[in-house]
Amino acid sequence: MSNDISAIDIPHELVICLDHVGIAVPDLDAAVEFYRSAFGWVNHHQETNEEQGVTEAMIGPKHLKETDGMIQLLAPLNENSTIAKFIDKKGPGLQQMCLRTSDIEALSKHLTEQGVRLLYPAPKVGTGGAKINFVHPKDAGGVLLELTQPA
Ligand code: MC0
Repeated sequence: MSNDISAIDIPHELVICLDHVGIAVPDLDAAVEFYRSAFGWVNHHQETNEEQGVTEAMIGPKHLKETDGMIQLLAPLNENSTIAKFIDKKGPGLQQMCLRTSDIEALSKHLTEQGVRLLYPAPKVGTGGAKINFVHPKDAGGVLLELTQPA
């Protein structure tokens, strides 16, 4: 099998790193405490995102480097939240994986041209004012794949 990908127009420089993996949790404080007591990881950022129906905590090592992947703990705000539905159907656990991009518009165009379905026609607001979108899990090997361009 050939490894020659030069013929394919892949925007390598657009996708910077694994930003985070998201875990659906029923109790945010209990989950934060688990990562603190088990691994010494700390809560670097917490916010509520009404549109996404979540309260989230971004967990990582105390001395975080810019491209370190983090763990995003996601607790449902109410029973209509996608996280509440996920926990009802599958139980708590890995809900998403997120890639960081320098240009979500360019990456979205690239993906759409490849026939990959994005959930939103235009980016919405995510963690810390980032621009976010999601690839449908059916188009990403069964993984809900978030794309984020930090503010
Ligand atoms: C559903 N499916 C999943 C999945 N959720 N597969 C992998 N990972 C997931 N998280 C699969 C189901 O098993 C099903 O497959 C099919 O997708 C359709 O599922 P459904 O249950 O009928 O559909 P819904 O109503 O649950 O919607 C799924 C969808 C939704 C991905 C569209 O969860 C969504 O809109 N997610 C994006 C927003 C989000 O997740 N927000 C919370 C994080 P079968 O084979 O049974 O047909 S907010 C966030 O992350 C922000 C704050 C940030 O980081 O900045």
